[in-house]
Amino acid sequence: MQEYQQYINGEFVDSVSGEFFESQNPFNQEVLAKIPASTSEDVNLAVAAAKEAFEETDWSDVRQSQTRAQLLRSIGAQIREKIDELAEVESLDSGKTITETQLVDVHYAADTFEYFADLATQISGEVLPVPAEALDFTLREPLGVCGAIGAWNFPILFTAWKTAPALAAGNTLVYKPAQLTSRSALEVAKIFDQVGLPKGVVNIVTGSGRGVGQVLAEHHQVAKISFTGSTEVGRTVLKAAASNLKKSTLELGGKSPNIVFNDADLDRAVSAALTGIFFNGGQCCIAGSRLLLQEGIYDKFVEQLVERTKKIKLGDPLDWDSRMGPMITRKQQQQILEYIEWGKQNGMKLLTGGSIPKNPELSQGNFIEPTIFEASNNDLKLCQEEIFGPVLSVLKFKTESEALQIANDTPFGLASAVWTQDIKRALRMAKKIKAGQVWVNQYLMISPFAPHGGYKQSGYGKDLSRHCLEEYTQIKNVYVDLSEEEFLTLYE
Ligand code: TXE
Repeated sequence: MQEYQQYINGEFVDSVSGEFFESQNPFNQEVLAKIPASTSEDVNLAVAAAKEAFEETDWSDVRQSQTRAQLLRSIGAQIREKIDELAEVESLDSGKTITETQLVDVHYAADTFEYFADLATQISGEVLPVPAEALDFTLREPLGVCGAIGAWNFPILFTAWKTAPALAAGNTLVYKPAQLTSRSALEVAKIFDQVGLPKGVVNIVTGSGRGVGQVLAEHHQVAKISFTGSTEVGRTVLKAAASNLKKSTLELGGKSPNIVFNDADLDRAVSAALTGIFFNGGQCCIAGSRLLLQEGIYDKFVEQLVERTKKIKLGDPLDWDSRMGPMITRKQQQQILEYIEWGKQNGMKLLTGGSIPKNPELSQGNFIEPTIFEASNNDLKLCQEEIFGPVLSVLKFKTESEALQIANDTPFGLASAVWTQDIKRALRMAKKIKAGQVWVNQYLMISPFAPHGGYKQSGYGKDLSRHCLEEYTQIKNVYVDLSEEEFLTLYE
């Protein structure tokens, strides 16, 4: 069994306690690796290393921007070199299918490093046209030591999303991956080391939410915390961040509406609805978990959707034919089953799925059948709460205004989609939907070029894009008086 070490101050080390926890394969419960169980002592060491790298070296100096860009580009290139290896680690650890990890996640991680490499040399302030004989300009400066906490549903992507912009902007970082899926972050740490990232610039500590994440979020030497996870833990992180008023970015849950009008391209919209809810077994913050169908296409759409859902092949994540793997843990599987049971008990019409698959070959895995319910109204628990599993609620609507009302009727506001050939309607909806992302005739498209993050209780701040660099920098104003006149004062 593989035994990992965490990455602190440019070295691979055991946790101070010497304790480990195990990483388990969600497909067969096999123990895959031992991961260091860090505590506050490890966090303190990691933060001290990051602080020293920030304050005692020239890492954050603007003259190093090209070096930072080159290093980020090399990290992207090394990830591409190791796509097969990294995808396998990720699939074993998380239960994501190899098609997803190999063709999507690992590529996107490399894209993210390369995108922020390009931006590293372009971070600048601006000259302000003050109405005075003066030169007023801003400097956009790094924050210092940043902390980041990732979730288990896109482990290697979160490693990239949190690390690349922090480094591009000249910060140093302590990153804690989710306890359930720490392996790919520690594999990427090997790449950090290999490309010659200066010691202390990135530190990776592994362990529990309370024992490590909370300590990082509370730490007084940490200037910023970036968190991806549940809305509930997001609140706790925000309270912890208040200890020294650190800047916070929260990427939390969702209950995203996928809205299809009568005039939509049906085939594409059905394909996208399937992808929207069943990609990564529905364990996506941006999952299209509420499908809103206009009444004219309702029956035809549902028929095609159910027919294609029944064909989804559940199986070993390492099998290229599998289209859905197991849920991350037994606990997660249990929680999803409880939601399904609620739906059945409360009069929701089950259209397909609704239980653990009967196939004995899957009995060791945390599988759930892809499940679709018809929902009579949007107030139902299954339409309001994030299930984080392959469970779709389908709602019928008559008019555009009704669709909009249903779409916005949740505490969340992460993503949404509108399917129509009518450009005016698409744009009207895009303006009025209260969510950080609106796709038109598309679902699930995320790119490093575009900002990602929510409205309402889906959090605030952005991952990715130029905008996220604002989260990793602070603005200083410099006013240079050029006047030759006497200083204007009220005091004689
Ligand atoms: O998430 P958590 P969990 C939802 C999903 C899931 C539920 C619980 O519904 O069933 O959350 O999953 C760290 N201080 N989502 O428990 O707890 C934790 O170690 C600081 C939706 O895995 O939010 C991990 O690294 N950190 C979500 C990260 O926070 C703490 C993605 C996320 O864990 C902490 C994941 C604390 N007190 C789960 N407690 C989405 N919408 O993307 C935990 N952590």
